[in-house]
Amino acid sequence: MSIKRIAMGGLLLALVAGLLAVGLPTIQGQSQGAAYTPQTRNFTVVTVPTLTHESAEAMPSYAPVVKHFGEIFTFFPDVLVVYQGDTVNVTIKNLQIDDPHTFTMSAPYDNVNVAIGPNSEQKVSFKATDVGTFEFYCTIPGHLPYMYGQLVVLPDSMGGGYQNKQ
Ligand SMILES: [Cu+2]
Repeated sequence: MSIKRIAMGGLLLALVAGLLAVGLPTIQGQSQGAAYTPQTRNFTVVTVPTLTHESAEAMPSYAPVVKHFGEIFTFFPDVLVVYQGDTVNVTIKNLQIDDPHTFTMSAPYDNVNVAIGPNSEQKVSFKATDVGTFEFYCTIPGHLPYMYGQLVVLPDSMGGGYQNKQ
C-alpha cells in the first residue's frame, strides 16, 4: 500500500468519524422521539354538492345521470392528518339547502357523530388518542360511498416541525 493510499484511507476515516460525530446526536434524538407538544388542529370540512337534482335542473344533460346515480355529495377535504395527542376541531358546513348530512366516525372515535341540517354548520372537537387511520362518513342513506373520508393520526414521535397555520 502506497503512502498516498494510506493518507487517503486516513482522510476517509476522519471524514466518517466526523460525520458520525455530527450526525449521531440527530439520529439519537429521532430514535428516542423528539419531544412533541400536542397542537390544536382546526379543519373546515364542506359537503360538496357534486351532482344534485338542482344541478340537473340547471344543466338538463345532467338529468339522466342524476336519475341513474341519484344525488352525489362528498366531503372536502376527505383526509385529515393530525398527530397523537392533538386536539382536533372540525367545522362541518352543509352547503345543501334541502339535504341533511351527518359527520360520523368509527371506533374508537365513535363518540363523534353529529347531524348537520340543510344550509347549516356543526362543530365537533375531540382528542386524537389512538394512532392509525379511522373513517368518517355520512349515515344518510345513499350518501355512501361518496361522503366518506379518513382521519390519519400519526405517532407523536413524527410530530416535529409541523406549523399550524389555522
Ligand atoms: Cu350526507
